[in-house]
Amino acid sequence: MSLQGIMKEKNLDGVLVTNMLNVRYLTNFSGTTGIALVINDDVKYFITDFRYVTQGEKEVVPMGFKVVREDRNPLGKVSELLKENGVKRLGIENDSVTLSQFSNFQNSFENVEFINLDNTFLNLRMVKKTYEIETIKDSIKIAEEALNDTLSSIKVGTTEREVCAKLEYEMKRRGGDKPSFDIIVASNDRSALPHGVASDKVIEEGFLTIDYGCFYKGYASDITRTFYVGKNPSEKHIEIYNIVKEANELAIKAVKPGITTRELDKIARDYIASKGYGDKFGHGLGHGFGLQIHELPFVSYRAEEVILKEDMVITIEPGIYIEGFGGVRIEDDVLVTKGGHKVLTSYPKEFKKL
Ligand SMILES: [Mn+2]
Repeated sequence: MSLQGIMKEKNLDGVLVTNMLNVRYLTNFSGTTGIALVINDDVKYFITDFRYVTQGEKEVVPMGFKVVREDRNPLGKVSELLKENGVKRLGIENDSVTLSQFSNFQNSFENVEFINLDNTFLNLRMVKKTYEIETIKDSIKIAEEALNDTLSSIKVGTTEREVCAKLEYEMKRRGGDKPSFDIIVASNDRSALPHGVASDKVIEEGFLTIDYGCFYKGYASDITRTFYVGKNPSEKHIEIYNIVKEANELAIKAVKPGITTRELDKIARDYIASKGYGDKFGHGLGHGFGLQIHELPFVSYRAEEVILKEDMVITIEPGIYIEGFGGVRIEDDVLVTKGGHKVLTSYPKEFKKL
């Protein structure tokens, strides 16, 4: 459903958007200060101060927003626009508006009833537009090329932090704005930590899990690969690796419109359990991402069940984590297409020794 559809359903005369991710989603504004006010498809305002007028004109006008400059009292300007457009029922982002912002709204706007939008924007953002999908693809390309150029510098003796720094440098050099989260570089026994953010640890022989991505033009990528550093992997290393890889591939094969997030999670989980490692896979199978690294839908037995639809983008990231030994996670980014799916990540996932 569109924002207009939701406005109709909730009988709203306007929607006030102050969460900058939602502002960006609606207006394409990439700066840090601005408020969007939507009255209907034809009347949409973007209120900002003098610093962002030029940028605003360039970014938001093509999206149908009118730039309104207000340097001192943006909420006062919003109040004028609400009156001018006869807004009585105003949708607000109750998930992100703070108590002090809300009390400012109450003090600034007269005769306005505030209506909670709840998950409206998260639900809208779940199904990606064409330009969002294209930007995510670019973000993934940057991340994958960066990993490629980082691998040669990884060997026994390198620190996790050095790998992290190199990877970040290679992403930024290619146009990535910043990592999409704190880069995980977890070696040997630390690879058993699902969220082992890069530390000072010197890399020893064993598994090395790298979970990373970047923001590019506002959109995230999210990739995990596990390598083996050294020459002599044990049978158990190879066994665990191949179970995770198979779970990843089985789940990806099943991605299509109509399947639910829990059904998908179960495919990977049942397979890992059938191999005897069910209790070593403690997190959900994946998640949506876009303007944030974790968005709806959550592909997990624990989260609210969502039926997959065309143009959703999710990760598939099963793992096995064995304390004191090490862990493996393999994560791909997958687009739900009309006929099934397209895997957006292309980094090889054969067992690889570094
Ligand atoms: Mn992820």
